[in-house]
Amino acid sequence: MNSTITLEKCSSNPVLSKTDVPYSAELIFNAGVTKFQGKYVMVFRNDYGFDEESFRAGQTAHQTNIGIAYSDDGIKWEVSPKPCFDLKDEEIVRGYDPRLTVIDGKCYMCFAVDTHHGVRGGIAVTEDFENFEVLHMTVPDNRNMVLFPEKINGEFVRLERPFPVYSRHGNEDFDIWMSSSPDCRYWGNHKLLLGRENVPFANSKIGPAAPPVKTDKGWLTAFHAVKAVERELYAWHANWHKIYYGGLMLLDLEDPSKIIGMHKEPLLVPDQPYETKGFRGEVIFPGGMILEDSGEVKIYYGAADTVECLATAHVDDLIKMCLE
Ligand code: BMA
Repeated sequence: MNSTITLEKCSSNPVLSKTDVPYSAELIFNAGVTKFQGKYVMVFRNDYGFDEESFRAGQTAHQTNIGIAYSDDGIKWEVSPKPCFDLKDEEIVRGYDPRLTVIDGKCYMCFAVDTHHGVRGGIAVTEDFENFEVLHMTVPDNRNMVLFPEKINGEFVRLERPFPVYSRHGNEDFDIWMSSSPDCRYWGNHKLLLGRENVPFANSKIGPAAPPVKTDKGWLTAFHAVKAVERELYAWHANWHKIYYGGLMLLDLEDPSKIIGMHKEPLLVPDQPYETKGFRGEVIFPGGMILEDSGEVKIYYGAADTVECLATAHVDDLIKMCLE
């Protein structure tokens, strides 16, 4: 089945870009999106302090913060006047790629953290998007964490993507793992969920993408999958050879370490101009999925590491794609 038949990219894509942001902003992408207290909420990665011209001229140093936007319909967004999360200290360089999950009325945000001693995965909790309590930070190297939207067998459950560089001989060949926690602070029961070799359209790393969504048939779960190619892709910098696809799988409701089905082709392929050209061309990175009462699923994704986009599909079609 051709995935483009059931999936529609929003005609007003990108739904968020730097021109919507009232402070220093350049690349707006890899957002986490959820519904919280009656509104759509988006937390987005903002890389700033450079532009295409200065970058191409050799000024590669820049900064990152996390901004916040609200919406009544999930399509038109209003960005708040200030970023909501800016993680920096002597050790921490930046927090980025936020993911949102509402559990028992509180909003949890997973994020990646670059430090001077490795990449870490963080989890914070908030009720107002102003005050965040950081509950947990992994050891390096780990990131792309997402939380399931409810406790399973009494425990928080997350997907994650460690980087075993040493044991993979320096190759970018990484997989999706899962773990659980009684309190979202202490994590254990680590288990491999999906090996890269089981994704037909990946020849390099895979990882979690948007947090799983509950359906009657299982946890609908988007992941990202990387395919290294020979041809050089459009990017502000030389030597960019990696295509990022969105992928989709269905996990067992009671035991999410069991994969019930996976769509054998990419769910989202970069083929629109806003996906193929930008800071890094041909990158699609889903970060948020919302299941509406109508059965529509909104899938938010970063495109070309430059803008934030939206695609929609019916939940039954997405489930069918996983089971075929
Ligand atoms: C990954 C992360 C993502 C990014 C992707 C493509 O390693 O840095 O934030 O979207 O690469 O550049």
